[in-house]
Amino acid sequence: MPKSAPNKVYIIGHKSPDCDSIVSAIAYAEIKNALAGWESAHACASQDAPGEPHYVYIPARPGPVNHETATVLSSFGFEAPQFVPNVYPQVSDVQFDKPMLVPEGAPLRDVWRGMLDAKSATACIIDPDGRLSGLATLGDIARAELYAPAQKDRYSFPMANLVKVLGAEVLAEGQPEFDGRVFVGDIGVDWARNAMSACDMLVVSDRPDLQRVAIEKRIAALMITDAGRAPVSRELVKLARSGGTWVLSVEADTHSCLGLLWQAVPVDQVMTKHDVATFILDDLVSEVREEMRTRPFKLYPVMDEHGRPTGMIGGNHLADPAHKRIVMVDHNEKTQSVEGIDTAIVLEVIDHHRIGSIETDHPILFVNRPWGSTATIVSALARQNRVTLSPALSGLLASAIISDTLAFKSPTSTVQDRLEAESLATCAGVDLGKLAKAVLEAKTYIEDADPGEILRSDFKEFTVGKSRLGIGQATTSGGFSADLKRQLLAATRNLMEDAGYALVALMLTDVTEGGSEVLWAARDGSLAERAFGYTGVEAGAQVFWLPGVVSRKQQFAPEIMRAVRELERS
Ligand SMILES: [Mn+2]
Repeated sequence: MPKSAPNKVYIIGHKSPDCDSIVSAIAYAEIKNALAGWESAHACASQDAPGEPHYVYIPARPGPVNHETATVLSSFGFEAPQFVPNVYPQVSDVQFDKPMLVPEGAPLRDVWRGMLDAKSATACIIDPDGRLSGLATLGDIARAELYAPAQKDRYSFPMANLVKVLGAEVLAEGQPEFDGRVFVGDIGVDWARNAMSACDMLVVSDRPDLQRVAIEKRIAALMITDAGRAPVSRELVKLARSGGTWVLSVEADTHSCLGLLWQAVPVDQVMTKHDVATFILDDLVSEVREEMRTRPFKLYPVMDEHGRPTGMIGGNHLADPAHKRIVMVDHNEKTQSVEGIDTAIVLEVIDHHRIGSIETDHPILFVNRPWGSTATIVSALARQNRVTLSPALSGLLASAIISDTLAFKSPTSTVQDRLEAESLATCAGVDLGKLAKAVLEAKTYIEDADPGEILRSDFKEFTVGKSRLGIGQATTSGGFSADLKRQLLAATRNLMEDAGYALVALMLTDVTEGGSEVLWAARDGSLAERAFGYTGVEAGAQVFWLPGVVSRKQQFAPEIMRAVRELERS
């Protein structure tokens, strides 16, 4: 186990996540964690496995879980991965300082010493529950010392603080809190008798007459300085105990003791309580930088999820740009990726799509196989790395392979997909045929007939030259109602116009018929003919049937991209 906290790596699929991208993220995270030597509930690596112990892998998703995926997850007992709407750097990605934590009531001397020891100019003052009650800086302490002589010798502090600061011997105890004036033993007996009251303190050395007056007047505290030279009589101590007056005996002289009084003051009297800016681990670095510009402090507390300070962050910490680390699964095009991908470090890509726009600063592990699903690749990688998967995770992966290959009917499906799915189903103890039926049933289920929802639920964006294309796909068996299709067509056209696409197409793929009905909205009227030889499609929106076309990736999108390139050249 590494000593310092490991860095998080998010394993994340494309926007509008489908079953393959969610399941691949979950399974690959289990495999990577097992290889890194972490406890993994669903994967077990062999002893000599090569790992990356500096990282802990977290499956994530940039969008909602669709009905099919939710069904598959729950049937094998899995939770949906963490929702990560963007991967912009957050406070949690920054190397900030440990906080200096000081309990309320601590004497200024302790806080000061602590700051010098920790080389920290700011302390977080916390209540008994560990929550932040204020901030104290070296400046606050300097101010307390500077103004101590000007406060007319009136102090308030717990007596325990004073005993600690002076290293005093306690001969008699009184009330725990002191709040009064401090008299020095250079006064006459009569003055002392008239001026001192029950809440005051007398600091005096070898003056038995004044000591007696103070105790008889039952003042709050009597401090005997130069104790070696000026012992206090047993009789007076006895009297003090019965009258409730503190008697402290201190080795230092009066002058030194007076100079130390301010150090017994509790830190809460000088700290900043109101309008203290704090940040949380989830705050975006860009927002933190903005906020710091408008504030005077050098360091700000970083709060954990329970409202307790867990770090201190300042402008210095933000000098080096922070990054999130991610592994992209089931996609490699930035337009399909989670928001903020340009600020992240991509460590790996595991995918089965065409190679798109990805560019990296360093060499990375890039696994791309022309197989029917990323889940197939993840399953193969597990075996290659000698990682054993749990029956539940095997069942989950088999479901994702079925989902992405339309139960091996899609032309993208390969022998590899079937072999992996069969061995996974065996490990899971499920019947592959029955599983396929259940997955396809979940896939074709239309949860609510909201056309926008159907269009967005499996939507991918492609860029060809200057054109942006959006292609959605929904799986049906038996088709959608004519009314729903009219609404879907309108949604397709609206999306093209509102979002500035050159084309938006929605494939309504019928698994049993083996083809797709296409709802088509393109700016150029000739695009459908160029792509599929389909004439009679005006600019705007139309519907046509493509027999045998069930794969967006292999049959549909490539034809459109070829046609768009042709169009751009003409
Ligand atoms: Mn996929």
